[in-house]
Amino acid sequence: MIYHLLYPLHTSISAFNVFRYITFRTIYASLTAFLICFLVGPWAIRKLTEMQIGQFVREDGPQTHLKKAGTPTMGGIFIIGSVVSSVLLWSNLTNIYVWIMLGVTLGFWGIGFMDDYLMQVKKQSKGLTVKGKFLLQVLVAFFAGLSLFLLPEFDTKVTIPFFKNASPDMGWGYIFFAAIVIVGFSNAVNLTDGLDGLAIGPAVVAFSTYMVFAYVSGNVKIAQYLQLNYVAGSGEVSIFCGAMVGAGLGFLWFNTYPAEVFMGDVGSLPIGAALGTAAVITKQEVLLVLVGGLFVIEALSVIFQVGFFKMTHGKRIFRMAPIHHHFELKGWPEPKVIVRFWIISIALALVAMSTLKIR
Ligand code: 57M
Repeated sequence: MIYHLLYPLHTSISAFNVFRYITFRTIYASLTAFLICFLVGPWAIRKLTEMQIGQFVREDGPQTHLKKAGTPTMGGIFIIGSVVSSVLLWSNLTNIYVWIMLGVTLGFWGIGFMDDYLMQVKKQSKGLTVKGKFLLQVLVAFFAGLSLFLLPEFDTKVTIPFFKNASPDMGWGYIFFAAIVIVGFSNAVNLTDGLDGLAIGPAVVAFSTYMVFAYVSGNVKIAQYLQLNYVAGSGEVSIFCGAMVGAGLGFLWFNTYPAEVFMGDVGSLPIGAALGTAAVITKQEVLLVLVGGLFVIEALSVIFQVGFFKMTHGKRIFRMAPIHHHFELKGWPEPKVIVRFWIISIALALVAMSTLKIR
């Protein structure tokens, strides 16, 4: 809205020209989301505590988690609230990609909200059924994939990192591919969200990376120079990613060890889904395996653990899955697991960035 209100005045006030620039708006979207999250946080945490939206902690998990019982959850309400407010303020709202990002984020926010609401407010022990939750996720993701597919200018070729000439065209199969990326990442972030700051830290790293990719793929000259797929209009996604970075840091302020609040499904599901959508829009879909590598490792640890457990009738690869519990049970203090996992996510993001040059 700031863009729509102030930029047109640049003809009389030349300083307002600055609102045209994606870089400027990304920085301010980031700062705005950070400030909203940071300022609203204490009030929101108080409200969640008053409403007794406190985390139930499973007794079969690491014993160190028992003391976390009662920590307010559903912090995703104010994370996503800050992102959406900031994006509405700083983006060009005539850009379709902004609305697809917002649609997916709010759709998954709604699914997470229903799940948390049933568990935390209605005190139903399980929330939505696994099947119900999954179907709703697929539905929202499918609509996002379909909306992209129907855009005349949207390319259905998939970019393979490190190989500039390999980009298979998936045609209408791209709709399903996009849906898999979005749903897969939503669940991967959800699985990762089991230690203080463990999900939001790597999410900030991943959104920072896509902030750069969105900017370069939306700029015809830079995209040509780097031989990337040019996606007209995708630069605005950079503003969305910037807002996620800001809100993520604002939330981390309260979620860092020892956490004052957890994000809940209302945070983890939309954050992962938005990350998947950003990867799809910027045509860096496969690269997400590296950019969000930590989430992939966490999800794979669960897949292998459950598969092995079933095949061997009760044997395990890890002491407990997801893999962060394995290290906790080995005796690593929680902050050590968290910071080491952050380090891995930063290293993976740097390798991903190197694909801008190595191809
Ligand atoms: C959610 N949620 C946390 C919090 C957060 C298939 C199976 C592997 C699924 C998996 C699972 O349910 N994962 C999804 C993980 C929970 O956090 C809440 O959930 C929200 C995210 N959805 O925002 O509201 C607990 O995580 C801790 N936490 C923090 N700090 C944070 O900032 O410490 C969360 C955020 C919180 C808190 O303790 O209560 C969770 O772990 O429940 N299931 C599991 O992860 C379980 N693993 C398991 O059963 N593994 C088995 C295999 C065979 C499936 C095995 O390896 O033997 C573990 N989780 C728990 N106890 N809590 C094990 C048992």
